[in-house]
Amino acid sequence: MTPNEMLAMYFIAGSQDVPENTLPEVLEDTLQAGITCFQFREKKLANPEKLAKQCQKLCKQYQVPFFVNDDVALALKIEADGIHVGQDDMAIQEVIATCAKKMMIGLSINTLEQGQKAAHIAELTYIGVGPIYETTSKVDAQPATGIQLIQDIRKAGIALPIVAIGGITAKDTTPIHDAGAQGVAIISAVTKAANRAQVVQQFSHN
Ligand code: TZP
Ligand code: MG
Repeated sequence: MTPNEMLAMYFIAGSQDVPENTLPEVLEDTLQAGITCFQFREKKLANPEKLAKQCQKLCKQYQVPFFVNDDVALALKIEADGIHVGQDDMAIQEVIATCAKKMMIGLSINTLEQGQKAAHIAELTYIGVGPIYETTSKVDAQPATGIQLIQDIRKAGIALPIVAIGGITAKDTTPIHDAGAQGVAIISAVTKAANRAQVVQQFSHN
């Protein structure tokens, strides 16, 4: 799977996003429906390793890359396929020092300047750009950027694979792709859906 293919329908979740003890079943629904990447973003459990491994095992069964959000030690310990960090997490150079060559690395971007800095980091697999729209899934979310930021990043000649994130629903995928992103990263549009599989398929068919 190329990075571009991997970013097409990137599902993110942790136990805070779903009813108690349901993350594995929610994840399996989305794997069956065709997600192309999963990020384990756990904000509630004090010791997330067991749940992380359960999710990782499911992703392996479906041959979908398994990323860990923020927790570099966990990602290394369980040999995740990738680590995703934000601007306020472990410094990206430190993440690279410990994780590069072992796994893929994704970095969140909220400004063109951050994108320009990221463009000089050869070890990055992709950048996550957003929040594109308002989101209620991240407590410390930065201001929404709109799709303008994706366009600005492309206009600046930055060629890194982009996954757009934040408040995205199925109707947004066409403008987001047209702006220059390879894919969309989704929490609530999937976790809050009455029919998760159907929503995942809507994203994939756009
Ligand atoms: N980073 C930027 S926005 C966001 C994260 C983790 C939350 C995305 O969730 P949703 O529910 O798809 O807006
Ligand atoms: Mg973070």
